[in-house]
Amino acid sequence: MGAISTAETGYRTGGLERSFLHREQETMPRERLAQLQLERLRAMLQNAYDNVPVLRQRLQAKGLRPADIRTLDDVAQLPFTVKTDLRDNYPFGLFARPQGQLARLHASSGTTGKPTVVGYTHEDINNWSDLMARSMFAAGIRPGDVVHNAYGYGLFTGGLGAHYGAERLGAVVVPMSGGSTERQIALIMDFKARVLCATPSYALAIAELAEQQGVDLRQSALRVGLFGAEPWSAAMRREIESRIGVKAVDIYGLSEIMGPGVACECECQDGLHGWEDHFLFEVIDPDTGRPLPEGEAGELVITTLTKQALPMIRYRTRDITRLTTQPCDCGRTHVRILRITGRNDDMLIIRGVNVYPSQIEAVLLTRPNLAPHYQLVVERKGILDQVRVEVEALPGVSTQQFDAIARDVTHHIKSMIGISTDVTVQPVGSIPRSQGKAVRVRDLRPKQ
Ligand code: DLL
Repeated sequence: MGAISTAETGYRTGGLERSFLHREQETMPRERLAQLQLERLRAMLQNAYDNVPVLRQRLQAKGLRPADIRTLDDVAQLPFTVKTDLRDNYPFGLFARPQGQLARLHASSGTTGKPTVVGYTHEDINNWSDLMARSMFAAGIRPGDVVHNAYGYGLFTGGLGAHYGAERLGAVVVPMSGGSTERQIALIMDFKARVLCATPSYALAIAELAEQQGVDLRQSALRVGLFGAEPWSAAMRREIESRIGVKAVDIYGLSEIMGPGVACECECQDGLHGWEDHFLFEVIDPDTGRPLPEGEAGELVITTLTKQALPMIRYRTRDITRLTTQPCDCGRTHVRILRITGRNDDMLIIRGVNVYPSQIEAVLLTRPNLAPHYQLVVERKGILDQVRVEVEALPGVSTQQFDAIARDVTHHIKSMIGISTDVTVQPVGSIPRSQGKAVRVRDLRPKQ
C-alpha cells in the first residue's frame, strides 16, 4: 500500500468532505471485504500453525487444520487467546518469526507479573504505519500538519505508533512524549501545532495547566485531537472540545493486536471504524464465549489477518462494546466499534449492579461546580463493596458548598446509575493528574 500518493481529494456531500487515504480499501463493498478477510484469515492461520507450536497444538486439540476454515462463520470454532497466554509464553513463545526477522519489540507493563511482549517484522511496522496514517487522515489530519505527539514513547505503543503514522501521512511530527506539561504548552503554541495526540486525561491536564498560565488553547492553531488509550465518556469529549477548541476524535488499539490504529473515528465522530482488511472483529458474551448478534454489547474479540510476527487468533480484549455495520456518512464501509464503555477488569459490581468508571464520569460532568478530575475508591465494608467518589471542585467554589455539592452528586449517581456512593468533594489539585493512562479506580479491598 502506498503512502500519501494514494490520497485523493475526494468530494463533498451534505457538507461532509468524503476523502480517503486508501479509497479502495476503505470503501470496499462489504462482500469483497469478507472475501479478502477469509483469504487473509486462512493465510494467517497457516502462519500460526506452521510457526507457533503452542497455537498448532491448540488447533490440533480441536481437530482443526487451517484448511478447515472455509467461511468467516467458521471462526467461531477457533480457540480464544487471552492475555495470560502471552505471559505464560514470555517473552517470545507466541512469535511466528525468528529473532533475525524481527524489527521491533514493545511491551506493556501491567500491574501484576511479567510484562506482555509483542514483536513486529518490518512488514508489520509498515502495515501499522499505513493504518495509523489512514486513521489520522480519517480523523481530519492532513499532510503538512504539525502533529504534537504527547503519547508516551518507549515500550508503550502509543508514541511510536502515532509517530510513524504521522510521518507516513506526510505530517510534521513533534516527538514530545508525555510529561513536562509546561513545555508541551510552549511548544504547541510556538510550533503552531494543528493536531494534539494524547490520552484524553492528559489532554485535560494540558488544558488545565494552560488555563492556569493564562494561555488560551482555543486561540491556538490546534484543530484536531486524536485521543485514546483509555475509556472516556461523551461528556468528557465535550469538555475537552470546549476547553481546547479541537475536534476530539477517538482512536483505539491495543499492543497485543498492533498498537493504536486498530480502529479510529472519522470526522463524523460516530463510532470507531475497525480496519477490517487487517483485522476480524467479533463481540462475544464474556460469560459463555458465544458470538453475539450485531448491536449487542459484549466483549470485543479481535483476530489479526496480516500480522507476521505475532498472529493473534480470537484475542479476548476484555473491552466492552457493540459493533455496527450500518453505513457511515463518511462513505467508509468498515464496521464501527461503538464507544468502549470500559474494560471487564475495571467493571465494579456494587450490590449487584455492574458499573464502569466512565458511567460515573458521565454523571459527574453533568453537575455544576465540579472539575473533570475524579477517582473511585473501592472498599469493603463488612461483606459489601462500597464506592467512594472523590471529585474536585472547580476553582473558586467555596469549601462551604462542598457538602451540598456532594449530596447533589450522590443523588444523581443514585438516580442515573442506581448505586449508592459516598461522594467527597475536594479542593483543586487534590486528585493526581495523569500523564498517560489515568488511574480511575483505587481498589482498597483485601486481596483474595
Ligand atoms: O493503549 C494503544 C493505544 C495508544 C491506543 C494510543 C490509542 C492511542 P495498550 O497499552 O495495550 O495499548 O492498552 C490497550 O487500552 O484494551 C483498552 O482497554 C484501552 N483503550 C485503548 N484505546 C481506547 C479507547 C494502547 N479509544 C487497552 N477507548 C485496550 C477506550 C481504550 N479504551
